[in-house]
Amino acid sequence: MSGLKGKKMREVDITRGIVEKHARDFYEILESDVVIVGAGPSGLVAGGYLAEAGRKVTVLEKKLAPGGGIWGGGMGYKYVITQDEARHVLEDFKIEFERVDTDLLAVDAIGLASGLISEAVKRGVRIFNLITVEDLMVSDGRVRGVVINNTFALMNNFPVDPLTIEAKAVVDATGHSHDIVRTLSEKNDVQLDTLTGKPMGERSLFAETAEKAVVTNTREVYPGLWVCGMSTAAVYGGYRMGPIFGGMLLSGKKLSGLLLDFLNESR
Ligand code: 48H
Repeated sequence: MSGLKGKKMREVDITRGIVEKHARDFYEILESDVVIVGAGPSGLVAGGYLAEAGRKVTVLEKKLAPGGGIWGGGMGYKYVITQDEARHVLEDFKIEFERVDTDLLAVDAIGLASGLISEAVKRGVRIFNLITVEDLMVSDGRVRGVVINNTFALMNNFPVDPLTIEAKAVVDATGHSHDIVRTLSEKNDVQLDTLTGKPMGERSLFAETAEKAVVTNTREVYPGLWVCGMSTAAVYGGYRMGPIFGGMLLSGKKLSGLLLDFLNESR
C-alpha cells in the first residue's frame, strides 16, 4: 500500500518525526528565559503574555493534560466563575464567557482550560507534559534552574537520575502543593521572603480576601524564584477561594509584567 504521495509509509519514519521534533524542541529550551512549573491557569496566562512579548518560555507539567485545576469546574459542575476585573484576560486569550451577576462571569471550564492551552501554544510557549520538577539548581544564593524527571519514573520509584534546565527566572505555579518553594525550603538552609522565612501554609476559604491576596502575593520569594496562583496562598498564608478563577488569571498577568521588567533589566 502506498502513502498519499505514492511513497511507502514506514513506521520508523513516524517514529523519526516524533523523536527529531521532540529532541530539537527540548534542546532549544535547555537554556530558557523563564521556566514555569505547572500548567494551571496562572502558569498558562503568565507564559502566554511572556511569549507574546518575545521571551523564551517553557512550561513543565507533571500530568498528562495541562490545565491544572480548571477541568473539574466546581465540584464537577462544568463552569468556573471569574470577576469582571479579569475579563480583559479572558478576552486576550479569546475565551467565551457569560455574565451571571453584576460583577461575575461564568466560564465553561473545558473552554477555559483548552483555550488557555491553545493560545499559550500559539504564542510560542513550549509546554512539556509528563515532566515533574523534582528539585532546583541553587548556587550563590540564587535559583538558577530546575531539576526534572520523567513522571512515570517517579511514580514507580525507579532510581532514574534527573536532567536539568537553566533559566533566568523560575516560577512556582504548582498550585496548592507549592512543590517548588516547599522543596527549596526543605532542602536548603534558606530564608524566603515571607514573614517567617518559610512557607506559611494555606488557610480556609474566604473568597474575597483570598482573591486579592493571590495577586498581591505574586512576587519573587527567593532570588531567581517567583510564585503565582494558588501557590502564593500556601507560601504567604493566604486563604483559599473555591472555584473563582479571576485571581489566578490576574496573578499570571501580574507575574508576566514583573518578569518582563526583570528580564529587561538583567539583559
Ligand atoms: C510539574 C507540577 C508539579 C511539579 C504540581 O493547581 P493549578 O491549577 O494551579 P494554579 O495556581 O494556576 O490554579 C489554581 C486553581 O486551579 C485552584 O486550584 C483553585 C482556584 N483552587 C481554589 C480552592 O479553594 O481550592 O495547576 C498547577 C499545576 C498542576 O497541573 C500540577 O499537576 C502541576 O502544576 N504541578 N508540574 N512539576 N513538581 N507540581
